Amino acid sequence: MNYFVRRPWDLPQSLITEETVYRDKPSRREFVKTLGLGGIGLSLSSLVGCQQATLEEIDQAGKVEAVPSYYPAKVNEAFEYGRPETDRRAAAEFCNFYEFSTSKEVFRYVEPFNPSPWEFTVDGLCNNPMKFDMDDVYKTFALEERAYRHRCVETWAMCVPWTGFVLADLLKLVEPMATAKYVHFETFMRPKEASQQVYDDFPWPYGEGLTIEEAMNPLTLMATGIYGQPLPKQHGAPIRLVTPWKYGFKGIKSIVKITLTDKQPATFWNTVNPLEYKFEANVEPLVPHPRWSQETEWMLGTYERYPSVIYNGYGDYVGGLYS
Ligand SMILES: Nc1nc2c(c(=O)[nH]1)N[C@H]1C(S)=C(S)[C@@H](COP(=O)(O)O)O[C@H]1N2
Ligand SMILES: [Mo]
Repeated sequence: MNYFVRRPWDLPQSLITEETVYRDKPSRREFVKTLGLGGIGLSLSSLVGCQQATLEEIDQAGKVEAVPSYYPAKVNEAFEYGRPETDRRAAAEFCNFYEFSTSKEVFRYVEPFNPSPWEFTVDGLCNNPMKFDMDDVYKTFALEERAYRHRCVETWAMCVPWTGFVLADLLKLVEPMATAKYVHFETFMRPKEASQQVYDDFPWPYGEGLTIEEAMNPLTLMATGIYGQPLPKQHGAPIRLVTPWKYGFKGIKSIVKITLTDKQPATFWNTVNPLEYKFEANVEPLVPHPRWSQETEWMLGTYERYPSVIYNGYGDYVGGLYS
């Protein structure tokens, strides 16, 4: 199947992933996406046709059941952004979650999504396959808060506090077999709640994968919260992956299935466009995306630009995996 075929009413791929240029007009925020051919500009907000939402509207749209006793979790002081933290609102109103929309204003489309109750399975090449609901998660794992940088392959970046636990703690419980070389993750398939899943122009359900060594790395988090609260819907409620040394698309949202396997799994973006989105997808500023440079990044909220850093600055943790 050729996933390059776009429905005519979709934003063209070049508008979604082309480097974003921002015109700073606080009263009328407008993202201008530059087309690859000769700089013809189109405003994303005018295509979506929406007014700017209030913070209350954004919070209401992404709202999930509260689990107050677990939040905020104890901060793990070992992690620092080295940059200012991203404004909570800036992160909540600019998301990637293609199940709901190819625009960034995902919060406008998540109302039908009901992430509670929630269950996910962990199985495949392991001796003790398990099933978890979110109660099990909260009772089994000690949550902590970590300040992580996030770098999207599209060159936007953010610094956000995730609440979660290390994936290694979960994998140890299922007792991986020696033959398990990869971990495969899958998002839900709910076309009644996620409007874009009705169309088969993308390889639903969204899938991602890590090598078993990457999955066991102490940086790799299963996140259940952000900014000291349970994940709002648009950030991937109720549980998602966070791998801060890789491009953001590896951080699969709203996970329902984790499978240990001996083969490199097919993944969403690698299936859509294998030349542009690699399985490994480590942040590597000197390896340009075929359509743009990866040498710099810009921060959500402030539009400040920084040089991008190999492994997003987490080389002390993960450099050894690739040497
Ligand atoms: N299921 C699913 N997970 C996903 C995506 C998606 O479209 N669907 N987008 C990815 C991309 S490209 C990025 S950059 C991050 C964005 O996370 P955020 O929107 O919470 O900032 O989620 C990733 N996880
Ligand atoms: Mo991304």
